[in-house]
This record gives sequence, structure tokens and C-alpha cells, in this order.
Amino acid sequence: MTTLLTILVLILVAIAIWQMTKIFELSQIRAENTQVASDKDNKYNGYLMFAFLIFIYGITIFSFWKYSKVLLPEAASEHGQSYDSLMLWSFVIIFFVQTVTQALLHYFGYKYKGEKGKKALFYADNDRLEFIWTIIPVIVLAGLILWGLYTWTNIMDVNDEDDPLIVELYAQQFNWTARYGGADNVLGGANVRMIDINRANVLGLDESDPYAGDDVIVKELHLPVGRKVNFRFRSQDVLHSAYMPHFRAQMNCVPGMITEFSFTPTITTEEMRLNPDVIDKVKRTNAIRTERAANGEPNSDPWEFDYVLLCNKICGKSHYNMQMKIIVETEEEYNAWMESQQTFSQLMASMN
Ligand SMILES: [Cu+2]
Repeated sequence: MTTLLTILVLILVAIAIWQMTKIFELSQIRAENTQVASDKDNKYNGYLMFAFLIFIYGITIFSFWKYSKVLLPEAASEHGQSYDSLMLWSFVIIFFVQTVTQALLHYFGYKYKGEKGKKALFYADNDRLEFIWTIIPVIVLAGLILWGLYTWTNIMDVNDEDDPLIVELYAQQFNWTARYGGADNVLGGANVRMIDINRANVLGLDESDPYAGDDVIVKELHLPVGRKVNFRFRSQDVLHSAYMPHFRAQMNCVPGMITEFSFTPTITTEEMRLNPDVIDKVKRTNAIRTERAANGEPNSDPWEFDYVLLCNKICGKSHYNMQMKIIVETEEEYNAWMESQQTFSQLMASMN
């Protein structure tokens, strides 16, 4: 709110100054009141072009220096590597072209500024030049698009090869629930109409379905490293989006239908905590938190890195806090954790 007000005040001050200069200009009786730009005006604008070029380069370098550190650490999933290189190369190409064309644009703006007695050259066309500046973008863009399509098809291919772990992610305002297929790795049938809060059947599992009995319902997502996971997404109420930034994964959760996504986690939580970028981020965050603790402010306890599942669709007033912890661990740790969980039929029996 304060920021908004500050911006508003700055805009109003700028408008006031602009209006005042206009009044000032009008009040001056100029010796030469002409609408035609003089050499002096043109030179002035030419230099301004250069100044603007320096400004955009400066702000680019500043942004790299200041904000690179807030980017995500290396991808923690198999497909994440190819996703990141596609992104990186797209940015490198865009950045290179933008740097060169902006320099040319502003330099020529300066070089060919208007001058008394200077006449523009009439130059109809040049087939060779046009061919070059058409064919280069065609080749580069076709390459990027083909590479993008290839990557997209690979990432979006959800299949049952390599014995994937089947996990359901269930979205509702404003929390996530995960369900594992259990010993048979098959999810039992479920429908929101069968939800029975009084008996803790929060996901609406079909109690008569033999596949449902061994399902495991949890509020913390554990994944064994190196094993492919096929996710199936459901939503109880509105559109949500399951976003797992560290795994470069996102899929909409749509009421009334099941959506799917699949990935293989490659880095355990423990290993990721040793990543230099993550260590840096934890250090920076905890420095802020120590400061808050000293001032007696809330949210000041030390933070430790964890993978997260976030909601990435604005789904209501507590959307910002709709998240679930993800723990990637070794197969043994995962099995031990799974052992300690209650199955759906055990849960139902305890309710009766
Ligand atoms: Cu949501």
C-alpha cells in the first residue's frame, strides 16, 4: 500500500513538473518560434538516443548483478535439464539479438540525425539484404521451435514404462493432499460425491473398490530418488495449479477431470541442501530472519531448505499459503516412511 501511494505521488509530481514547464514555455516570447527542428534540436536528440542506450545496457547489467541470485537452483528432475537448456539458449539468442539491434538502432539514430542541407538517400530495395535478414531468423526460429516441440513432447509424455510410482495430488481451497496407490500401486476409484468428512474420507474414495483399501493418504509428499513418478491431479472446488518449481513441473488441477504429469526426481533433499546456490539462499534468508528475531517480529525462526509444491492459480484468499512439503529421499528411507503410514482401510476401521 505504501509503495502504491509512493508511486502515485511520484507520478503526480512528474505530471505537475511537466505542466509547469509547459506553462513556462508558453510564457516565453521566443525570438524564433518555429515548429521545424533546428540542428541544435537534432543534435540534442541524437545524444539523448545514446544516453538511452547506455541506460538500457546499464539497467540490464544491474539486474543481472542484483537479481541473478533469486533464480531457482539447478533442476532436480530428469527432464528439468533439457527444459533449462532450452530456456537458457532461447534467452541467450534473444539477449544477443537485442543487444546488437539496440546498439545499431540507437547508433544510426544518432549518425543520421537531421542536418541542414543533408538529404536522405533514396534506396528502393536490395534483394540480397532482404534475403539475408529473412533467412537468418527463419533458420534460428525454426530450430528453436523444433527443439521446443521435441522437448515439449518428451516432457508431456505420460506413460507406464519403467514401473512408475503412482501418486495423486488432490487440491482444495486451500491445501494439498497426496494419495499413494499402496502395495498394488493402483489408485482406488474416487469421486467428490463420496467425500465423508465425519469418517475422515476426505478424498471421496470408493470404499467398495478393492484397489482403494491399501491407498495411503498423506499431507507430506515423499518421493524416492531416481524413480519415475506419474502424478494424477484432481481438484475439489476451483481451478488450482500444482507447481513444483525445483522439478520444473506444473499442471493445472481442474474440477471434474483428472490431469497428469510425470517426472523423475534426481536430487534428494539432503543433497540439494548442499548445493552452493541453496546454501547461499538459506544464508540470505536466515540473515533477514535473525534481524526480525532481534526486533521481536514473527516469522523469524531459522529456515531450512525443502522442496515445495505450491498452488500457481489464484484460487481464493488463502491461495498464497497453499503449499505442501516435498521430501526426496533414498529408496530405503522412502520405504521405511511408507511402512509407518496408515492405509485407507486401517483409517476407516479406526473410525468405526
Ligand atoms: Cu489453489
